[in-house]
Amino acid sequence: MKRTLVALALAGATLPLVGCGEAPPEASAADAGIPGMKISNARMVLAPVAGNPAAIYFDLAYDGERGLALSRAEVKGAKSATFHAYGEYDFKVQMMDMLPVPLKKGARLEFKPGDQHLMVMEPDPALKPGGSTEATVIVSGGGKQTFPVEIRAAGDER
Ligand SMILES: [Cu+2]
Repeated sequence: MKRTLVALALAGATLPLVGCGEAPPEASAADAGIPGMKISNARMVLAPVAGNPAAIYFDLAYDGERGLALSRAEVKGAKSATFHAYGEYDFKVQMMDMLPVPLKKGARLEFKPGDQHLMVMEPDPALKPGGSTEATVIVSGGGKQTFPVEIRAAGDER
């Protein structure tokens, strides 16, 4: 519990950096994180049973000059979050941890149902359909990008 609070405080503490009036004109708080990265269409689909892992889907475009690798993520209001891929393992198709994804200029990634997704562990009951939260992706070298995530119920359109 204490760790969650600290993580939330740290996530919040990074926000004021972009609000000093000297940011480039077109940079909004949401895409000021990793140069050249754009994340859109982010939505979290809750499990039918409250408290079970939820899944986040989104589109990622990268046009930065530096080669990066997408490796980790955090979700506000959740204990942890892990990138999952669907793969064949033990003769069954199931979710497994995703290997770090290299990002080169021009990369387009789609995290979508039945494919790569961000698994959200122990989502807080305060995360309700119709609401929103924030997710942060972390790349090699520690660069971070935070983006808004719409929350949907299990039965909603994904
Ligand atoms: Cu998963």
